[in-house]
Amino acid sequence: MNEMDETVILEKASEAGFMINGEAVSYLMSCGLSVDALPILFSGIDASVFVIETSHLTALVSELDEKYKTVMLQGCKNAQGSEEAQGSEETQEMNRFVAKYPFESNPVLVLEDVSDKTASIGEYQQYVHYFRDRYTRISEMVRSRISARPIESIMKGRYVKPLSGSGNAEVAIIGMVSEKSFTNNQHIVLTLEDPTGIFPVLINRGEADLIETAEGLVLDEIIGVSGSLAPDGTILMASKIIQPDVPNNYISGRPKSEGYALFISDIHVGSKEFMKHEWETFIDFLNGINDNPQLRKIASEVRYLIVAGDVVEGIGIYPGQEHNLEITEIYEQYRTAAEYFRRIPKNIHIVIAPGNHDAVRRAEPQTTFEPKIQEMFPENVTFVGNPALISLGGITAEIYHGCSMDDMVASIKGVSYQAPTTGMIEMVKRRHLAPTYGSRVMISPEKKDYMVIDKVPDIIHCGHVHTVGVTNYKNILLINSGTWQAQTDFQKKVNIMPTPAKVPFVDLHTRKPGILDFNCLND
Ligand code: D5M
Ligand code: FE
Ligand code: ZN
Repeated sequence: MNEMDETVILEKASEAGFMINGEAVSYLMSCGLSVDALPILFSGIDASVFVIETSHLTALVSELDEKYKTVMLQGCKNAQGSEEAQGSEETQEMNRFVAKYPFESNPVLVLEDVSDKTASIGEYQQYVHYFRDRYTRISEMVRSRISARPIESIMKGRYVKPLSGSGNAEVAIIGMVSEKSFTNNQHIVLTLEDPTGIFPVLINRGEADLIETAEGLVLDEIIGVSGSLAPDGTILMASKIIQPDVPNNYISGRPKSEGYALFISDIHVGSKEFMKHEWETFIDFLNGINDNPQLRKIASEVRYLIVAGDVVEGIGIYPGQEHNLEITEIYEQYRTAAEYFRRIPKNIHIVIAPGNHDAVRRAEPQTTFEPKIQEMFPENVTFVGNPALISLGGITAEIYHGCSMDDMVASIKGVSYQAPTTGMIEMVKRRHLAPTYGSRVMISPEKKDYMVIDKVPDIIHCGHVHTVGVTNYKNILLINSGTWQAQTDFQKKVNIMPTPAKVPFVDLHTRKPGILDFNCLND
C-alpha cells in the first residue's frame, strides 16, 4: 500500500483532472486518510474547479470520514470465530440479517447489446457500413461542438478555394484520423477521412497546445479541425482540434434511487492465482456475515452486482496458460463459478458480461454466454454481451470489459495501468470504447458500431487491467473494478501490479462511490 505523501496526492489529483495547491496538500496529509480515499474525495469536486483548495475539501473529508473511510478499510473482517461468540449481541444481530430490497424491486433493463443481433460476415461491404455508422453518429456530436461552419464533406472541401485576400477565413472539417505523422521539421500531418474522401491537416510545431493534443490522438478516432486553408487550397492549417467529448456542464436527468450497486470483474475462477479466501469473504459479506455493523447494513441494502467480464480464467487464452490452471476444463471452471454465484442472496440482481478470458467469441462486440453456461447460474443473473448498456432502475451503466485499455496505455501519454480511469476518460473524450481498429483489440465490423458511446451513461464500468479506480469525469462515474486474481508471472514480467479483492460500489441515493476492501491479511 502506498504511503500518503505529497507525490501521491499530486498524482491522484492530476489523475482526477485537477491541480492542487500546497495548503490543500498539507491539509490532506493531516487528515489520516487512506490513499484509496483520494480518488473518491476528488470525484466529489466540481469539474469546473481548476486548482483544488482546502475549502473544496473540508466538507468532503468529514463526509468521507464517517461514511467511507472505515468501510474501505474493514471489508475483510468477517465473522470467523463468531462461534465462540454465540449468543453475543453481534451474532444475534447477524442472525437477523434481512435483505431490504426484494428481487422484484431491482429491475435491470438491457438498453443495448449485440448478443441477439450479430450479423458480421467480415466482407468489405460490412467494413464500409461499420465505419459509416461510426462516422455518422460521432461526427454529429463533433458538429454540435464546433464553432466554425463545417464543410459538408471532404469531397466538397477540395473545391473550396480560399477567397483572394482573405486566405485565413476559418473553415472546419470533420473526419476520422486515418494517418498521423511527423514531418522532417517536427510539424504533425494528419489525414482526415470521411465517407467522401481524405484531406490533409497540418499542425504547426510552433503551437505547443495543438501539438500536444495532436500527439494524443489515436488512429480511427473522429475529430473536427478548424483552421485556414493553405493558399493553394490543398491542406488545412489547424488552429483548433475538437473531440466529441461530453459538454463540461453535462448534467444527466437520472432519477434519484436508493440502495447500492456493486461492481466487480476479472474473477478468473480456475486460475491458480484466484483469491478464493478473499472471494469467499466477499460472498459472506453479501450474506450479512461480517462483524462490522456498517458493512452488514450496506450488505442488506445491495440491489445490484455487476460483473464486467473474465468470470473464469478460461483455457488456451495465452501460450503456456496450462501451467497456471487449477481447473483445466472450461465447463468445470464455469460450474465452480456458478456455485459461488448460487451463494449470493437471491434478491440481488446480478448482471454478467464476458471478457477476453471467457468462452465466447473473441472479437468485440462479444456476444453473451451460450445457454449451456447460462443454465449453470441461478435465476437472479441477467447475461449480457460486451459491451452492453443497461439501466438499473433508471440509472444507466455502460459495461465494457476494457481490452482497448491495452491499446491506450501503449499509445496515449498519461494513460497507465495503475490509474485505469485515465484510459476511461480517453474513451469518453472520443465517445468510443475502442477507437483504434485493427490493433490489439479484435473488432468485428457489425452493421452498427456498438462501441460508440451514444447516450451518455451515468456510470461506465470496465475491468481487464486488474487495478481499481473510481473517478468522476463530467458527472459520469468511471469505475474500474479490479480483480480477484493475484499477480501472475506474466504480469510480474511486464510490471503490472494488480490491486485485487477490492469492490467499488455506488450509493444509488447519493450517487457517491466507495470501495470495499476484502484483503484479509490477518485472518
Ligand atoms: O488481463 C490482465 C492484465 O494483463 C491487464 O492489465 C492487461 C494485461 N495484459 C493481458 N494481456 C496482455 C498483453 N498481451 N500485453 C500486455 N498486457 C497484457 P487479462 O485479460 O486478465 O489477461
Ligand atoms: Fe482479467
Ligand atoms: Zn481481461
